[in-house]
Amino acid sequence: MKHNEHPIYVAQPALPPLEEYTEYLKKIWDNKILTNNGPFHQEFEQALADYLGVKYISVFANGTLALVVALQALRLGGEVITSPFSFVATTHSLWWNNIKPVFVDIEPGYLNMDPEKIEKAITPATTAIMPVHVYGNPCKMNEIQQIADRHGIKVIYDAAHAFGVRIDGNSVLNFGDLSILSFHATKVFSTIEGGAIICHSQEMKHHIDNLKNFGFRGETVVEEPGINAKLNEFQAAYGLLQLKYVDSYIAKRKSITELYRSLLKNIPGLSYLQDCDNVKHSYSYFPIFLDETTFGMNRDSLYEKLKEYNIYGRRYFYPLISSFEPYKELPSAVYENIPVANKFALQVLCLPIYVELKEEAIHLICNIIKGKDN
Ligand code: T4K
Repeated sequence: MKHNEHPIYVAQPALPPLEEYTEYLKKIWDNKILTNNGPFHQEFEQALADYLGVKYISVFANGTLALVVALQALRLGGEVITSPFSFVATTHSLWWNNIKPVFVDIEPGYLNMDPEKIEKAITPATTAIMPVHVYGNPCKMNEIQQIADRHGIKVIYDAAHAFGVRIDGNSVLNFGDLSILSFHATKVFSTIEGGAIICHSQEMKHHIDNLKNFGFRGETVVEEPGINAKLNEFQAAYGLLQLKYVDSYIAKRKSITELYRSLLKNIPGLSYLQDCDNVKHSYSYFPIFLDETTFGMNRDSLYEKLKEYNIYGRRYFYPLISSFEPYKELPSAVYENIPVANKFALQVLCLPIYVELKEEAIHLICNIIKGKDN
């Protein structure tokens, strides 16, 4: 049984029933509004705000543009403190705004930015902190906010992984000045490509809505140099349909997570993250961490071994953003500044997790990990 017939990827989109989507398509065909704040777009924003428990949301063509525009919306410049342990889009959004990224290390518990390391990275040029809720686990938001308030700087959360995540019943998206989401095909909730900015006032939502639509306010007035980052009607309709099913998706992902945890418990040198206290999770990823000496195999060997079975885990987030060409010469990219991030980047392997992942596949993956594959 060396080779699994169908490839098992780290992610697979959960598609809603096609017949239901065609009903939406018929409406689009009838009214011929394909994009530019059409009826599905408006309905989607309202339905999303209600589902997520947030007041103001503006949907975007993707999460990366949402990040870029979030920084524009606050007119940030100078330096922004961020995490190297993320998808490269987080730091790219700073570069696109001509902002200097300053990397701060992560904490070993949930691999989010370590609040204790933030303050010493603040300089007179610092304008904001941009932490990431990695794998959907909430950052230490109260501590981060206190630091930001002390220094009069903004907080923008990259919440790309944190769709539907709540802490003490409150959406994590209600923290900070702005948060962004990604609705990419590989995410818990998807509009194929897509994203959003969550803000806390009607005025800011107007501003963000203008920025994603070339800066237009009305038909003839351009107030600011905006961009085109709109979500079209096909994607908004797809999103509306996804909202009907997302709770069942999350429930399925939770049961997959629990099965992984039970099959992989008590393996020397292998660890995984537990649920956080008082948090409703959406189980976006299932990362495991391998300590080579105790586990007896390094992460890359396991990654390759799984590939032999047609199983494709992913090393999110390796390499660290700070080691990529555009950022590796930054003073904050040096190893000594981010040792925890460097350590976990070498240990992490995200195992497949998606709605249609079969139990047998999970057993197979865990048996391979345990060396019981022969
Ligand atoms: N901030 C954070 C923290 C993020 O993680 C991301 C994106 C962003 C910002 C930016 O948001 P977006 O601009 O993307 O909305 C994937 C995703 O493309 C990316 O959205 C995501 N994070 C990142 C963590 O993962 P890749 O390059 O690893 O994707 P890819 O195409 O290799 O897909 C992984 C596997 O999923 C494939 O091996 C097969 C499967 N797959 C993929 C697609 C696209 C499918 O089965 N069907 C599909 O349609 O980046």
